[in-house]
Amino acid sequence: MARVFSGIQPTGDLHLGNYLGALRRFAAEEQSPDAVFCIVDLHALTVPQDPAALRARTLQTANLYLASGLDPDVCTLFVQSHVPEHTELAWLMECTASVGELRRMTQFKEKSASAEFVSGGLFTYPALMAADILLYDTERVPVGDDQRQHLELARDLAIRFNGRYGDTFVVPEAAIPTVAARVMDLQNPTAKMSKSVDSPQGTVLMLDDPDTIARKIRRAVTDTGTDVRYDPDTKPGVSNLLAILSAVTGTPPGELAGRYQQYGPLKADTADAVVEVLRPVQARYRELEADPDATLAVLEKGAARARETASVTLARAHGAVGLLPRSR
Ligand code: ATP
Ligand code: LTN
Repeated sequence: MARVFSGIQPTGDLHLGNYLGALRRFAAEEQSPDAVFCIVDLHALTVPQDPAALRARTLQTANLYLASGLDPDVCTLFVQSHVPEHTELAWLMECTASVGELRRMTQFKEKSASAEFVSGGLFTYPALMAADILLYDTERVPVGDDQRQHLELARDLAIRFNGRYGDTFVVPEAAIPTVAARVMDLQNPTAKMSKSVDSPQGTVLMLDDPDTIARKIRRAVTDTGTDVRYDPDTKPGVSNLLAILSAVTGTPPGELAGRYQQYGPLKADTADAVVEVLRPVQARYRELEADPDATLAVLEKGAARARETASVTLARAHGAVGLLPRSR
């Protein structure tokens, strides 16, 4: 199995895009002793967070990883801030990245354009993300399509560092799904469904009750015309529903489109399918939520295991750039 790393920010309530684009794939396809999954709480701090909410969401995100089927006896699950090697390697990555390439990141451009306060951390965010990945000699990074550019940068930084200081890092590759790589907002199907954008009716939360899920999907914005076709450019609303139904059922979206003449039945079937796929995840989440100590113990064990690898890679990188060893 390839060495795998991925991370999710505890920035808000996790949604259907996070589930289909990330969590479900982690549990179904990526689990092995060489897989490392992280709750990237330090990345969340790049925008202002309420401390109590951050604490609660970090635990909630851990429980949603587990509820989605991640087995901490098989792979490693931990919280980024519990492994200090992440911020230490991030410094080396900041010194490897250029201001020009950080400025070109579309996520930075989008998030800084609408923000009142733009932190230095929001700008250097991709350097920390590169450190997350490179610390574990990662070969595969399963992420949604929105992270493609950050992954390219992580690769470029690894290659540049290796070129300057000798072979130190494994150069990682993105693993982007073919369906549901970008689940769109139901009310604004040209924007991705997102935790940090305020669109309550356009975002199906993993923990929404079945009636709420069904209502949000029934009220999804559709396109002009009444025909059901899979064409994300001219029919973004309908295509988003087809992509969601496809991700849940495994049937290609084009083939699904041929089965519907009207929007109504497509919405009803999509709503049913989403409710059913989330039902067992929600039930498991309720059990986990009732025993926070058990989850904290999983995270503590995960951090200890992560550090075993991370500390070796960090020492290698420190040595490569010419920092004196901390011990002889
Ligand atoms: P934020 O809005 O705070 O940036 P987010 O909703 O984009 O958050 P992240 O924590 O940044 O979520 O992402 C976690 C994982 O979910 C990543 O692998 C990301 O690519 C994936 N993901 C996020 N949104 C979607 C989406 N709409 N469709 C598919 N995958 C997604
Ligand atoms: N930037 C990612 C979260 C993230 C991540 C990572 C994903 C931080 N570090 C390392 C994969 C690998 C996001 O916003 N989705």
